[in-house]
Amino acid sequence: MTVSGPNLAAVLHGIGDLRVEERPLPEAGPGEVVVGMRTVGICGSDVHYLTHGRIGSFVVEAPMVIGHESAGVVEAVGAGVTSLTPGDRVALEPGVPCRACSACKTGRYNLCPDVRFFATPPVDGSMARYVAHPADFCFKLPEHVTLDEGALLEPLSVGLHACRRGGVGPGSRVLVQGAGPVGLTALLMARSAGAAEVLVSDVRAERLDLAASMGAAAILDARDPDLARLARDRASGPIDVSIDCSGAESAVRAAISATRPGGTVVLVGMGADEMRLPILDAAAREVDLRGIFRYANTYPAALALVASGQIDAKPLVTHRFPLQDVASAFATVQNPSSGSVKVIVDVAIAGD
Ligand code: 572
Ligand code: ZN
Repeated sequence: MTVSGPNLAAVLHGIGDLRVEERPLPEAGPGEVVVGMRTVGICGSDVHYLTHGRIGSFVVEAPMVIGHESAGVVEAVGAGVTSLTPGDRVALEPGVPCRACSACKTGRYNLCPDVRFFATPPVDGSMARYVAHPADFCFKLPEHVTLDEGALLEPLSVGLHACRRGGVGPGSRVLVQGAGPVGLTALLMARSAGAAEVLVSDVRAERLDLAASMGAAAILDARDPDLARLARDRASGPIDVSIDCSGAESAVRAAISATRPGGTVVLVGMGADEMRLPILDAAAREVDLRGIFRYANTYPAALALVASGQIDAKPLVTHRFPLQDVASAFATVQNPSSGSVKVIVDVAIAGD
């Protein structure tokens, strides 16, 4: 194994300006490994940075490598690394916290104010041939787990964290709103947590069909003017947890109304900064509203679920493109009629 150039990467220079260009070869510092990246999924946030140049206060002010859903092969290890050796196939957890603050020390390291997360300005992402990363944020994949599945551990982590925040467990009745990549991972994770049934709503028929094929007990047209009633009618009993992955105000309103007294609504989708919600109804029925910020402590559990076959995430991958065609990959994600769910970019040199 050798780290040898060119280190081609997908670099965002500004709105609509994504280039494949050479970046310096990274070196493995103490505690780090250099990973020869193979598989990088495209996330909605990558598309948002490409189309808007920012998410909230995070602005692309200098060229930034895109991508944070990734897996590859260890090429070099730095001083003190004993957990990995060259040739190991790994999934990269993209957010590296400070490890010293109270959030880190209490295990909620996703809330670390100094976390450095791939492809969140000014931190470069992982859609590059070589990336240096702390060894303890690289998870060795068993032989039978594919690199695609390794990259999918990232969106699966979001789904797992959403289920944990919602308290989804054996027998739960769950409503998932939005059947995009994150909604579908929430569906998979809720089922693997023992949910009695998971209902899924969306506006796109082909996504609902995919949700049904992945185990949704019922699929609901989110355009229904009374989605909450539709959900309650189709469920076999009270809905314990609603997980909104759409970010639409109408969906969050419906989630609150659809959830039983004492239940929980998890806000995953990023929509408007402010929403008009039936907050008195939520308060009076003790419906808890809980947010999520990425995830923490999810990679080992998500990997175990994939490795044991309890979760089959492979149907999420609908399209793939080589790095040189990264523009087509993004165009596919952005085109609603492409039928895409998860688009993968193959970063490695052919034959690598
Ligand atoms: O897979 C993790 C992930 N997190 C997203 C978006 C996409 N993928 N987040 C939404 C945007 N926020 S943020 O706080 N930010 C840009 C740091 O607005 C982070 C979580
Ligand atoms: Zn993401």
